[in-house]
Amino acid sequence: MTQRISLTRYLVEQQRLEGHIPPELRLLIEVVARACKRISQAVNKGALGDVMGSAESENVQGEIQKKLDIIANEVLIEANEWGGHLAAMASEEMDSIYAVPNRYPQGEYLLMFDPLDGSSNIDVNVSIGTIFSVLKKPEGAQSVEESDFLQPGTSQVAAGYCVYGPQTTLVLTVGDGVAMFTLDREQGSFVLTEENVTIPEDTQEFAINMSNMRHWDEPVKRYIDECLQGKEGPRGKNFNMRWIASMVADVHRILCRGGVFLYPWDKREPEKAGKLRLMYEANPMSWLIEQAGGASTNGRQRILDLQPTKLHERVSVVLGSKNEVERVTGYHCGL
Ligand code: AHM
Ligand code: MG
Repeated sequence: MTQRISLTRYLVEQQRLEGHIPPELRLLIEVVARACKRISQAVNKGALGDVMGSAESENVQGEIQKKLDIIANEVLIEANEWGGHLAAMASEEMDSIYAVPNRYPQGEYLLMFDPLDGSSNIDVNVSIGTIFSVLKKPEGAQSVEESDFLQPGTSQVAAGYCVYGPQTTLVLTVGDGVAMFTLDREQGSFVLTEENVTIPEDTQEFAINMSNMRHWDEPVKRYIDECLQGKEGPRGKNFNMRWIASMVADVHRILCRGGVFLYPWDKREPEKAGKLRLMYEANPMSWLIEQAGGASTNGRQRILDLQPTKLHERVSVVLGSKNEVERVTGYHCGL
């Protein structure tokens, strides 16, 4: 029988054999994974668990919150606040940072999350997920401030997501490639099911919300138009399209079989750089994609190099198979 490697064992080996992560970070990731198991249970109950529908409240970005958005946010906070590994947390669903209360020991890490990404899919039983990113608190500071979180994506020490789909899968990087763990519901543990995930450099599949086409900028229009011309057009090959409207599910597909994902700036809200959030969505996903051999830009620059200026900053996103991301980026840069 092939030996099953649990998330716990994988992390212990990362700590012990590879020396990639200190014990506090290992424990922190385990706690996040435990919270994801609880969220997975709540998601699974659906209409049987009184978790469906709107909570009739708005988050800081003016978006209507679903009951499950709030439940997932609370689960992540409760699970993580007392362990002693964190100084503070920040969430897409909270206006400002959540410092660990004084009654608990303070750690040196900062945790950011989108508790339930793909909210519009909750009530229609389509894959959704939790995205997370871990930073180290800058050294020397006694208290913790919002400015401590404003570090570029290159400073992340761990990042990942958990997708709640036909299977619950946790996908993780600590800077040593990308590993996938499938939740074994009978054992209650995440089991390693894929290591050294690699995204093919070329693809014939793109993901974009086509209903926004009339609002796009020229370089995005040009790229998609060339894909749509297929074999007869300048690309000389046919393209397929997928759009799940859950970034976690779209990114998961790209990690599994390649593809390119675009959520570009558009003219609907020209003052915003994009729809997706830099700290909770774009940075962790960009690191995972790069760790799997793909690329990620905002159309012009590498996302991981961007210096955030505020917690809920938005960004334009182009990520996935390297050659396609380079092409889209080239079109923006006039190449
Ligand atoms: P959310 O965090 O409020 O769920 O919003 C982010 C989601 C992404 O998962 C997805 O890629 C995108 O919004 C879909 O947007 P749209 O409905 O405009 O296609
Ligand atoms: Mg989201």
